Amino acid sequence: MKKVALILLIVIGAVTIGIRVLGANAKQTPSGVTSVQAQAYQMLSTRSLHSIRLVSAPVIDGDLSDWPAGESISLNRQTAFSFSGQIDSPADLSAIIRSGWDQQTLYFAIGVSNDVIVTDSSDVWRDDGVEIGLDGLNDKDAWGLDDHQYTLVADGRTTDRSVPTGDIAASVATHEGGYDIEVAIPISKLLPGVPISGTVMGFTIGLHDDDDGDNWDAYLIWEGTNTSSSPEEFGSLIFTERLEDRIVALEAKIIQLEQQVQELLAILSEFEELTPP
Ligand SMILES: [Ca+2]
Ligand SMILES: [Ca+2]
Ligand SMILES: [Ca+2]
Ligand SMILES: [Ca+2]
Repeated sequence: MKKVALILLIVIGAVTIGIRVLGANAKQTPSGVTSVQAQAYQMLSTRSLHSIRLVSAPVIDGDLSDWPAGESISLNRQTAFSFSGQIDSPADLSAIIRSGWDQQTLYFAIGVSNDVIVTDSSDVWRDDGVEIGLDGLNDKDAWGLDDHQYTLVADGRTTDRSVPTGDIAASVATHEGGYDIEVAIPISKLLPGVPISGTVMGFTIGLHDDDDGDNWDAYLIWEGTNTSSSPEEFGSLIFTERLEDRIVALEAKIIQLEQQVQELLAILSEFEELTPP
């Protein structure tokens, strides 16, 4: 039995060395995106955001410092496909959007620049806030169970197609010059199964600005002319797993396995001490 455990340790050691060699190679890949995923990216005509598989889930508290560096969208008057109203500068209305995922949850981190935050209306679309449009199945049909328009108002209200919802977890933290949003959306609201690297969803994001109360004063949409009923105009959210993150996850599993083997060796040792010669 002890020999079996020692063989296990040798195998784990060899696998660890293999993974570290892979890791060294991964660090030489500049984009962290595999060639197959890069091809998929080139085939899409509208703009895309890569959602990065997260090694650990972020805490949904409005503090974005627990997010890894990664690809982002810069949404402002120059980058928006649709634009309405008066926007004086990026400080009046703009946002940086990132996305991450694991098998259970789709996450967004949204940093909004908005120098005057107003949330005085009962209708969520009249106030400062963010809209996330999702076509989970990417079937370009707007009205399935996979289709959602989540609105996150700067005061923390959360709706799906303007109806208050507790389906998603969201947190807003206001600060000088704007507000930060973290949101966690269950994958079960978007897909019947689990996502894999390469899964594509229809996706766009809208940004409302209210500077003086009552109705909104400006509105930006990243891709498309609305965030609820025209998914054929949406951009794409491409689920991606970076090789370096996969290696980190595998290394964590190996450490766990090593600990289990050590525990097994300790039990074997106790057993041998109890066994009469
Ligand atoms: Ca956080
Ligand atoms: Ca503003
Ligand atoms: Ca759909
Ligand atoms: Ca207004």
